[in-house]
Amino acid sequence: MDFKNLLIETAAGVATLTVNRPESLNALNSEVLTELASALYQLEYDPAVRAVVLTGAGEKAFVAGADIKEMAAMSSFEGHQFALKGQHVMMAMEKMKTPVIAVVNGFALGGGLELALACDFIYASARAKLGFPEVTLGVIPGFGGTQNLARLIGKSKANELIFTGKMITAEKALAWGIVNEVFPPEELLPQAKETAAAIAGAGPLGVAYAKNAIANGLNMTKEDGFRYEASLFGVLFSTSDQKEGMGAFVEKRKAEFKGR
Ligand code: CO8
Repeated sequence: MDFKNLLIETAAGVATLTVNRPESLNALNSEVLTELASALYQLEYDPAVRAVVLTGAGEKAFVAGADIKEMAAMSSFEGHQFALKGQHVMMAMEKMKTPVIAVVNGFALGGGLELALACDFIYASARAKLGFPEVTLGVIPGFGGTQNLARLIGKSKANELIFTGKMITAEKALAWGIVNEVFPPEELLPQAKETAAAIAGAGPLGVAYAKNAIANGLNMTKEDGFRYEASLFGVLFSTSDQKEGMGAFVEKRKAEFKGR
């Protein structure tokens, strides 16, 4: 499928998905959200794709937020619909079985930071700036940011970032636990692709079940989470990936996983 605002390139099990509106710092308008929903669906069910890296086109921005020019004239009803549409994309990303690494190569603001937070983890460029400027525009984060950030870094730090609207550096985001690693700009994408390649080389069902166990377990009591983990562990013993993975170890060869 061809997209007007997205680029997709797949090599050796890793898809690179790029939001491509650099003239607007890759801001998310309705059309981009529709395309992202379709692209994620397409990537999730493409057997050639085992990991995704998500980034923004150009030197300046990952995604500088939802499109303020489109939102400026919205009615309350339209604002609600737009928030729901964005949340649909964020939830699709969180629920998809294929892991997504956010490659924050510049500004990740508002809806852009929400998009990054919906990914499985974030790598950032040393030049990146992250923040939630929504209160300076008279609104609040509406694509899940109030929920995801507070769950990730705790209430106090989330409060400070969201109430002030101030941007923080990649280093501070690292110290606060928002991003996993910070790289010099030129190393960012290659490093993310290397990590994605490690994921793509592992058993895809194992990776998908691990994502499922972690995400769902966080909403359970620890005891229910343990029980859930054990049941998923058991199910994996009915797959050819488990036979192949353990068989290859015993036979001292590289496993060839089929995702079945
Ligand atoms: N929306 C639309 N256009 C944008 C956006 C945006 N979020 N960000 C940048 N652009 C455009 C600029 O308007 C400019 O276009 P033009 O050349 O036509 O004037 C172009 O991108 C380049 O930007 P700048 O000239 O401003 O570049 P600077 O280097 O001077 O500044 C900044 C970069 C600091 C990133 C600046 O562009 C900026 O502050 N952008 C807005 C950031 C922001 O406030 N983002 C949050 C938006 S609100 C949001 O995301 C809410 C999400 C939840 C929605 C809930 C549903 C209702």
